[in-house]
Amino acid sequence: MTPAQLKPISLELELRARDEGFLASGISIPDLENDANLLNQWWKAGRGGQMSYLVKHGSKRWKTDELVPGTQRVLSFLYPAWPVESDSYDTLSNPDRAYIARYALGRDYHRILRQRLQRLAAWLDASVPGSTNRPFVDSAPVLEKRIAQQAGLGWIGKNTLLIHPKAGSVFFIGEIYSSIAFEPSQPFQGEHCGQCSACIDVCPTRALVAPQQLDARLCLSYWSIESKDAIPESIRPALGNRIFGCDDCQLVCPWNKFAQLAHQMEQQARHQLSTIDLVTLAFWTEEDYLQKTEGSALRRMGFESFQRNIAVALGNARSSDLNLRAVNHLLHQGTPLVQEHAAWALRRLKSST
Ligand code: B12
Ligand code: SF4
Ligand code: SF4
Repeated sequence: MTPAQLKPISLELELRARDEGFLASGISIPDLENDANLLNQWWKAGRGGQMSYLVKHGSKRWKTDELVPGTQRVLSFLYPAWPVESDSYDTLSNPDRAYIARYALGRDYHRILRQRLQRLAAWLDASVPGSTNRPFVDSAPVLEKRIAQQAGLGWIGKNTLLIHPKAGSVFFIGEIYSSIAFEPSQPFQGEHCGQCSACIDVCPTRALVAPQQLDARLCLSYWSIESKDAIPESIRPALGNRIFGCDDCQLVCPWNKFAQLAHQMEQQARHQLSTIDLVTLAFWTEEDYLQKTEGSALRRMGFESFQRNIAVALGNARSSDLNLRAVNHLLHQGTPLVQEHAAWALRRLKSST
């Protein structure tokens, strides 16, 4: 098809994306060689911790047509991630409550985005017969933030996240790898963090070791979501009451004054998870956990990590009878990994009485 024939298709795609709830979309011919070098340096320096899935795809990560043969363009889409009522600071400042990253309070975003992107991809398949259009959401082989920047959707902030000038950073990114040679968008020019360093300053563990550089081995999100191991004792106090992820470097970002929140019912907090207390969660059985996290991103951490994180958060909570009972429960009911974290928590609570 000629560029003139493709133009109305890309315009209609944009409208359809809006109807699906996406905040913004853009088209790129990714040029990722420089990012490949940065990624490899980062990995070699050990900053990726144990996330070997980030490098196991080799050059598929920066050569888009190796990942999906025939790819000519990547279409990037932003989808709102935070529920309307998120009570972030109230919950973070109450050590007896559990803080769950705001994006994970509702239904798992992977499913929400994939369904929507699949509908858009199917429409493209039908609009340009013979084309291939493959959706990705949070997929390891895709350098999502840089690709989105090159599609004109924002800059990579000092907190390493993509920031859109009218939507902040509290969104998910998804893509369609397409064989259709649409006209690309203008890459986003410049960076608008300026003199601000609020994210670097607020990070409880100084995981943002320099602008745009994160050491995952220090990041609370890494320890609470990704790692299945024992959490180092040096990290445990900094976790505070965070039991899944960390939002601090987004909460302080001035660009999130423009955050566009998720209004869909499926993304609102389930089971009062935005304000739930640690003791309630500590007494959840595995059956409760499986039932209450069905279809939620929390399910992906597994019950053992869930209990491990609650044990740590209880160790950072007030030394009340209820909290002590909850820690003792984990000490007797958990796996050896959970028991070790519960024993640590018990020592902390006892030493603070
Ligand atoms: C692995 C991963 C993590 C890891 C590592 C994070 C990281 N910054 O790398 C952990 C578990 C810590 C993590 C945490 C979070 N994540 Co995450 N994560 C990813 C994932 C799967 C890959 C990211 C990656 O490639 N990292 C590797 C390193 C090398 O990349 P990088 O730090 O981004 O480095 C780039 C630049 O910073 C720069 N750079 C690197 N080094 C240097 C050096 C110099 C000198 C310079 C100038 C530049 C530079 O170039 C690099 C390559 O482009 C992406 C999805 C995807 N497939 O892209 C989601 C993703 C980045 N995560 C996301 C989210 C929401 C989060 C959390 C907010 C979740 C939470 N609330 O807990 C936190 C935020 C922590 C943070 N500040 O990054 C969203 C971000 C949306 C956005 N607005 O950008 C993504 C895009 C998922 C999605 N599809 O929506 N995440
Ligand atoms: S997610 Fe939390 S721990 Fe990780 S870099 Fe941001 S503020 Fe630091
Ligand atoms: S908090 Fe400040 S420095 Fe950090 S990403 Fe936002 S604007 Fe940039």
